[in-house]
Amino acid sequence: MTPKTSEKVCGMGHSMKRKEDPRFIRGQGRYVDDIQLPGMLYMDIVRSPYAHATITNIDTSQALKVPGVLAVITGRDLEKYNLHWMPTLMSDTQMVLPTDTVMYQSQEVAAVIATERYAAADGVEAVDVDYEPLPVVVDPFKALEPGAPVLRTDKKGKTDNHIWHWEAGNREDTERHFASAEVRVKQDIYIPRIHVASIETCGCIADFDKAMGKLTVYMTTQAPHAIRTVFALVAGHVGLSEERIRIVSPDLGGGFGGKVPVYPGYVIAVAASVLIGKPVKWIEDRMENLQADSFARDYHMTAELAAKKDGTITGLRIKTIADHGYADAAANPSKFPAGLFSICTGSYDIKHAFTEMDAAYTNKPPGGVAYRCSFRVTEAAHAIERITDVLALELKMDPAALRMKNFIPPEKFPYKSALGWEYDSGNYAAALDKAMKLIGYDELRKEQAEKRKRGELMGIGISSFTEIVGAGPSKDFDILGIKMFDSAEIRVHPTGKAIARFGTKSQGQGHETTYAQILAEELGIPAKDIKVEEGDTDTAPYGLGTYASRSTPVAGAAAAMASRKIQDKARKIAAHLLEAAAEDVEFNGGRYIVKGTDRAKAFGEIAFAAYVPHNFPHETLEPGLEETAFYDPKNFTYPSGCHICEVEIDPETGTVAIVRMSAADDFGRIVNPMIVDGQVHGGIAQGVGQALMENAVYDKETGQLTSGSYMDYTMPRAENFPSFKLGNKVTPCPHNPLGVKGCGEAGAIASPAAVMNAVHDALAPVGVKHVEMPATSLNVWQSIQGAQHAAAE
Ligand code: MCN
Ligand code: CUN
Repeated sequence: MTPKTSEKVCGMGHSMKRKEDPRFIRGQGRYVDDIQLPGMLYMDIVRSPYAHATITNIDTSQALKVPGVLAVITGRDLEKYNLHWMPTLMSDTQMVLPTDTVMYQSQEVAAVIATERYAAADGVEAVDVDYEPLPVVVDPFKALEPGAPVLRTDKKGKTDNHIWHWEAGNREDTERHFASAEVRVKQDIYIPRIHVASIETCGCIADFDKAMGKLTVYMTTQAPHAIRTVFALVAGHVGLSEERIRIVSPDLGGGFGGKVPVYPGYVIAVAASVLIGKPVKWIEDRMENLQADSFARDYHMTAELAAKKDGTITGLRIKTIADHGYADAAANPSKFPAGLFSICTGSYDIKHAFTEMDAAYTNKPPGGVAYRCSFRVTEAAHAIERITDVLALELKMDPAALRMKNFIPPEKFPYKSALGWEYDSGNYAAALDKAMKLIGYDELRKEQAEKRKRGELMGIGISSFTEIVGAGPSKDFDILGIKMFDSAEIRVHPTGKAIARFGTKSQGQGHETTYAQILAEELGIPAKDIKVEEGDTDTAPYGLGTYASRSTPVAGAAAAMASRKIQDKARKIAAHLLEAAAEDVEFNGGRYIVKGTDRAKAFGEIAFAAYVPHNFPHETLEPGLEETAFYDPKNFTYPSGCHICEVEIDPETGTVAIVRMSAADDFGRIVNPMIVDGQVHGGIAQGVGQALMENAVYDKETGQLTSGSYMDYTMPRAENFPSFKLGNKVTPCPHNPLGVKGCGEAGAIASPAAVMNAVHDALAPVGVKHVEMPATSLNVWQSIQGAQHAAAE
């Protein structure tokens, strides 16, 4: 789409260079660890070597003798203030520091406060903790078996490890349908536990000012206001009510959902600062970050499709066991313990659907972090896209043709899914068609046939995903009771430039640029003249933060609504100055013009008149030009698209190489095409990591994380990727004031299934039916060996 504004204004549709990048690429970003406060102390954490144990004693005497060490804080210390437990975002409870029992390897056990970071680390070494090991449960299926050791003994009357059961859809109808279906396929699909590996780890500086009675916390958070409210809920009883708390989230080096939860370290640092009366800095190291926070996925899904022989999909059933670790600390909307997993009917018009899930406690750190998934949409998309390929293989149909046959057709939008969602818009066939053209699908299939004759393993995988992003709507969605709208505040300066503040928080997505472009589009002020700020709860309007690709569809819409209020007032001022009726004044190209005449006032002139009101309609208007809007979306937005991947597999070693990848996405109207492409690139890379490499592996006997360093937990590198071929198909979101849908997670949601489908397609000729994710060389090689043995028998 051609942009409506000039290059100078740089509104929506321009690939404006990111305003934040000059400071980032020069190493001048200001991250939490860059902040130094006078008199600041340092905190380091003692962590448990056991996955499950009783603490029989903590001896801090030697640690307190280490030069520079000022204090050691234990669970017993926090217990005096009732701060040793805290609520999770899912209304469960989680330890800040344990008084009796540790529940996972590397759980926080005590905190050492010292004048230097190194002294704190030496203090940690000198804390002597006695443990008595307890039986460990790491397998969620075993955890749910009768007789399994009960982990959450803190919960009175709890006799098992079951957290909740959740379901969506019509069970009886779906069962009846499956019983009579012409074709049925079924597949166990595990999407492993993975870790959010942002470049910047988590951390904070808690600064309690006794004289002012005010707590300021500089912290790595994606949702500063929500965190402020949560802190007030946790610590209100010790005098920290919400007006006395200021959360500042400075530059973030990636978040990806991992910076939504409240980790114990933040709370301990706050407690330490309040108790000692000095600022306390806590920054996790790489290993702590990898071992103790932000785990995602860990869904054991059994997916089934019912279909007609001609390939018409008629029914879907997915049963899941979810491993949540020792506490349900997922960041999902309150009423949705499994997030938005029920988007699992995907892009297809499926009449009969039912999904159910049971969550289990295990001796692992709390999982369920929403890692580039929009609340479990990655899991949902993976299940439906994998099982669709299983059906294609069963019916010997081309997976593209099978998808084309089953897509929700464009004329059916708004479309009500069998599991209760109302899809806004889309053109799935057009996206698939585009992705096929980008990668040269028909040619590739021919090439594949040739290669198969020569015994070479080449596979092509398709993933036609539909997402659900942009939470609210607040009537149905809240987190801990906090409604999910978002906000924007705009202050136009007398010279016609502006500052805008938001309740969201960029972690690398480029909000300083894209929000400015939205405002430029609406107000005609050049984007370079609009300063965007986020992350300081004392200055920004209340908002729920950045996750679930909600910033653009929700806070971006709030920016449009606030701009339109400004426009409205500016028009009235213009009408006064131009001695015309407001209805006769139109806004065009940054100027207010009396319709049909050449009489006009520039936006800058109106701004000046608003603040220097010599000639001003005082009787009807107040001076000044600033507005705030809170936008509560009518519905989610439903981005969609199609990713296609070509892989080659070395039959000798099982190594998978990605040869080509294409993606055609629908994000509604686009604010900045270059940023959107970057979002898709990063998302695909993370999705490929999930599909081929990443896996948090726990030893079954001891509960130790055996992939506890980056020597074992493998991350993808640039050399693993080809150049991606991107395109898009825009169907504007009909209920959003800007027509935008979110884009931030699509790459990570779509690509795992594209890669896994390609791997399975490559291995089909050698008889492999299923490869466990991640498709590491070992997993692939073993599957090939397994298939060869089975064939020999
Ligand atoms: N955008 C656009 N046009 C659209 C939609 C979005 O130009 N139609 C632009 C936006 O204006 C914004 C970016 O693309 O600059 C992402 O927008 P959006 O889809 O609204 O997502 P959010 O800004 O809410 O970002 C959250 C999303 C999530 S949930 C994860 S996880 C993720 C992601 O963004 N984490 C990221 N992308 C990331 N990118 C970086 N660099 N770092 C992270 O931590
Ligand atoms: Cu699903 S991750 Mo992002 O929501 O921060």
